[in-house]
Amino acid sequence: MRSHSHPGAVPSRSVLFVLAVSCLGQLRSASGQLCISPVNETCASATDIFEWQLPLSENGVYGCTTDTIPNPDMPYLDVFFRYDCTCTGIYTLAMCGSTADAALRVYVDGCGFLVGDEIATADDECPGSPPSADPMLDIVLEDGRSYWFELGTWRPTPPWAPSTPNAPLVFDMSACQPCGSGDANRDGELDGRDIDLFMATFLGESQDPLTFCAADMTNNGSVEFDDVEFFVTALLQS
Ligand SMILES: [Ca+2]
Ligand SMILES: [Ca+2]
Ligand SMILES: [Ca+2]
Ligand SMILES: [Ca+2]
Repeated sequence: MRSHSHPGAVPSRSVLFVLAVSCLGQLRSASGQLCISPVNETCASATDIFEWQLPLSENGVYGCTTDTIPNPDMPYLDVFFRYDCTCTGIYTLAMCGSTADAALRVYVDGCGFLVGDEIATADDECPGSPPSADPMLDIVLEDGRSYWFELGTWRPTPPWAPSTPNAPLVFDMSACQPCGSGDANRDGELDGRDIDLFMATFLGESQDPLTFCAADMTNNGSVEFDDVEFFVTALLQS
């Protein structure tokens, strides 16, 4: 006799699927230790950053999964932060002091390659790299746009990835340095040494976004004659 399926006696396929998916967040590492997904394991659960929290210095841990598919190379074991930008300016992002060989990607208008655009990547820029091999970058972010920061490791396995799960990482984000400082060479001073770079930007010879941000004295998204006037005035007062 052919038996009838009996609802309730056996977990349905969908229940098994949900159970399987819920277990994916907890994977055992090569060392056999359990990896526990941090709250910001995926794009969808990215930790929000607000301007009032800056400068931010966050001590976190690496994730258990790599969540930006298709991802050509890195970061692996990623975790995510999201910043809905409220100040157009230059920001410094850094993972100096993180375990193993950290790597960083920045997306705008969506998280990951499928829904967002990658606008920057960093790998080994921290002082002391190598061997510390951790990323740091300066980037211009724009008011009104949403950015996602993907933090992870350069490769999925040791020595580039930690040998134990949930190893510590560091994420530092500077306060917004608003555009219009006039400090075109970004040495912290507005003086005669900024003139060449300022003029190169004004004349369209330099496309560097960091220099452009510094030279846009009126913070209106273009470098024009008004900006020259403000720059010269600021220079004379310096
Ligand atoms: Ca992840
Ligand atoms: Ca690195
Ligand atoms: Ca300067
Ligand atoms: Ca301007």
